[in-house]
Amino acid sequence: LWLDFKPLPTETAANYKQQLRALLFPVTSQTDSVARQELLTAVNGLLGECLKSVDTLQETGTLVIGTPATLPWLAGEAIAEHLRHVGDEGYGIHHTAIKGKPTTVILANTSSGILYGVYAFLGVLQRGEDISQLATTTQPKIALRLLNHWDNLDRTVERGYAGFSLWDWHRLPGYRDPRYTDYARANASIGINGTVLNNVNANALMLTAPYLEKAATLADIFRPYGIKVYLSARFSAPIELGSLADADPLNPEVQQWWNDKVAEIYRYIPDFGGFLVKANSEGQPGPQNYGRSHAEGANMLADALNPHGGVVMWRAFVYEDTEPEDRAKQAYNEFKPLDGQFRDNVIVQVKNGAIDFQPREPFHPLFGAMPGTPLMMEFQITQEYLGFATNLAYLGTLFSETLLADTYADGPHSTVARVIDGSLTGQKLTAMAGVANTGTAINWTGHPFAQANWFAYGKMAWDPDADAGTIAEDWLRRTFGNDASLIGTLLPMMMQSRETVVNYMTPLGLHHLMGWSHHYGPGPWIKDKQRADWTSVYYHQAGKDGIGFDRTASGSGALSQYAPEVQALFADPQTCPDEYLLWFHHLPWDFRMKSGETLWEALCGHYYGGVEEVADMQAVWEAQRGKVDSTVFQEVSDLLAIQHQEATLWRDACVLYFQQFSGMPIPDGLEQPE
Ligand code: GCW
Repeated sequence: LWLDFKPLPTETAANYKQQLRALLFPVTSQTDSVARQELLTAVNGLLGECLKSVDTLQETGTLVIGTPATLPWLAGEAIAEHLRHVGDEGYGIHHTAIKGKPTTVILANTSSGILYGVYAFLGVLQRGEDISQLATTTQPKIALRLLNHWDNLDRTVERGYAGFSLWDWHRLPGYRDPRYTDYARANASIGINGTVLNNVNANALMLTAPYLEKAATLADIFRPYGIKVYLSARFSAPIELGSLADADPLNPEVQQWWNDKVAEIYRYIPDFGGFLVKANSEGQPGPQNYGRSHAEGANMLADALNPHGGVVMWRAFVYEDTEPEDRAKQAYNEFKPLDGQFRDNVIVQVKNGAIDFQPREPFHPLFGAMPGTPLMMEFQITQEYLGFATNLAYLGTLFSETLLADTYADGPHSTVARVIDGSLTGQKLTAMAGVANTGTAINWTGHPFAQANWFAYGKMAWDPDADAGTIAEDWLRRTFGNDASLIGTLLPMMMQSRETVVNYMTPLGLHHLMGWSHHYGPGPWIKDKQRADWTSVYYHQAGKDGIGFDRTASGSGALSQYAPEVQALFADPQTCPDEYLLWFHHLPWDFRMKSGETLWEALCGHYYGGVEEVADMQAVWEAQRGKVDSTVFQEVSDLLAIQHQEATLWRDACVLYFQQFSGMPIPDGLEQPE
């Protein structure tokens, strides 16, 4: 991963050695101890030399690391001022003179802050940056920064493309796979502080003593890295595990069962984070089975967790057994009326878009629509709909596109980021979740570039306003080194890569054209399933008269779930951004685009352009031959070749399929597919 601390070029290393002569880092906690160990190992790798440890500040070039508790004398220094701005998890890294000696100082209020500061400092060294000017003060904008593992107890991973689950349940709790520690290191290094171990399509067994004991071992391993364990709870567990007749949240017996269960969990895991719940969605049990609302279900669990400090993350991805008039409207319809009814320790977990992790979706209309309820973001890091771990798609751009979208909930600049960081509505409980792309694959994520998505997710959970390009460059430098031409070519490739996938899969606001159920490869022809919204034809609505899903007032009316300013932007096909055109509108094939082309020409342009762009990526990568590790080079090369074949398949399948309806020729200069 990005923690492979390879030696820096000799000159850079020599420079750093001048400035880093000794380490003053008092250790008083397990977290301090792992931070110190991480620092020493990394510096040894990067500079080829051990840092000498000292007990007092004696010489110029000492790296000083600590908190007010471990370095009480720091309180008298001007630099301690920064502690006022770093909260519980933030840190400051400053180059400054202390007692007249030029010194680098990493300071924080807590050991977790120190750990994050150490990782940040190592990033500075990896990028070869000047440390004599360091002046960083930062703290996370989001309190709970989690991975969600859709990992089953048999170690299969729902929508996982990087091997099997990391959790070796069979050999836990006895065998502590060193990979658990590396997992914690990787996450801590990007600021992640929580992990939900099991699939939201939850097996109640997870809550039984044998599994709690196993989970407790993982929690013990993760704790020094500032990572808390959470579990997905199956709503019907009182029936399955407790032999109760129902799981009605208003039934006192059910409430008692959960109170006892939660108390038991805290005996195993004293700092247990709480529950994630998928209820009344895709066949999962939930409060609606008993005529109760999502709020009543969530509040029951919240009351059980509250005395112990735990939270409930209640998912708004509700996708019911009955066919909706427009699937995009369902979450808003069910949750908006419940605004203000949830307990303080409940946070509603909303996917970035209203359908399902498509290559592109407009932001979810719930963001900004529930000012009386904490809402958290759920992104999908694993590429369920973006070509699995075969296709190269840097998702930093997707994440920030959603985060920076303006909801206009409270006038302009009411971005999604401000909804979830609590600054818009004053919410205290803030969180972000990313559906993990990790597994037993030797490189953790399947595609070597998919590591960047894990990395970017962590960085954006820390700062949802962070710049996707800066993050991509950071990852590239820490992964491949600082070769200017390598960075200069791979960075634009990464930044374009997700748009490329959109181009050859679902351009112009099209969505859910993927193969049925597995979601890999094209399937625009899919129809005749049990339900309309399990077909592709439902989403693209292509016919002789045109293509696209009308979500305006003349269609499903889903657009009315957004603020008036957003509605105004999207309602008119003349002003609606091309990216969302067919998401909101059904338009004739000869509709005039802003570019002057017909809709059909533009559609073909995206499909053909997408394939060309993959060919460009192949050329860019080929130019790195000899500059990156040969195994990684070959793997990415081979995967890009597969991606090119698949992009071509997507293009040909979609263009030929839609051409049946448009009846129009392939535009000049492009070849008619066979
Ligand atoms: O993205 C869809 C997936 C399901 C998943 C569901 C959800 C865990 O296709 O596999 O189930 O969403 O988010 O609950």
